[in-house]
Amino acid sequence: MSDQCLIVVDVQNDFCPGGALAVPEGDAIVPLVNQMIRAADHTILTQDWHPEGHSSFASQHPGKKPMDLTEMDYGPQVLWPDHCVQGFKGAEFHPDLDWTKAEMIVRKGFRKTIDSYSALFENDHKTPTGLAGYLRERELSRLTFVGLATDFCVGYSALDAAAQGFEVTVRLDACRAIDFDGSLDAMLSQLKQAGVTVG
Ligand code: VGL
Ligand code: ZN
Repeated sequence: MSDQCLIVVDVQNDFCPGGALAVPEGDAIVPLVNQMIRAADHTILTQDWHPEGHSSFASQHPGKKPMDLTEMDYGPQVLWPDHCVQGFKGAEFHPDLDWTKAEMIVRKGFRKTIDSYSALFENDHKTPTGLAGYLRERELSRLTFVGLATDFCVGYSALDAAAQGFEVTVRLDACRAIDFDGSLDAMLSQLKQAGVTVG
């Protein structure tokens, strides 16, 4: 059995051009991601999946606007436009994403009071999504991350996976970034420091 797994992070309508939290060129990665899914031994998808009125939405914080910072119980949190609301079109995978082969879909961000960038732990860095246990039980120890966005959900997922002892690669050609206020450069240096292969 292969121990390699491709993890496709948040390739959803709201993170693509025309979506509520569009990542520049977010849709441009879809053909390459599809090719990687076809070639992969195992594929897992993640799906940002917020209830209406989620606490990470600027709309829930009077006087705040999208991309402002606020302080949550668990620390600083960027406030986002309403996005990836459960059951809405924006939360669906990009229509061209070839997800048929995926063995598992991890949903995250469904607790109203905690955001979740990482596919392994929510933003309090304590609440697990269950993915680390799933990967260990299936003996999938070598992980390649692709998707949206490099500097948030892909990056934090890769950092947590490395901290959990997985061998981690991020394929930048199959990712795109929000790149807000230096966030991409900051994430790339954290990834390198954490021993993640960034290629
Ligand atoms: C993401 C911000 C808010 C991401 C998700 O997928 O990178 N970013 N929710
Ligand atoms: Zn989100």
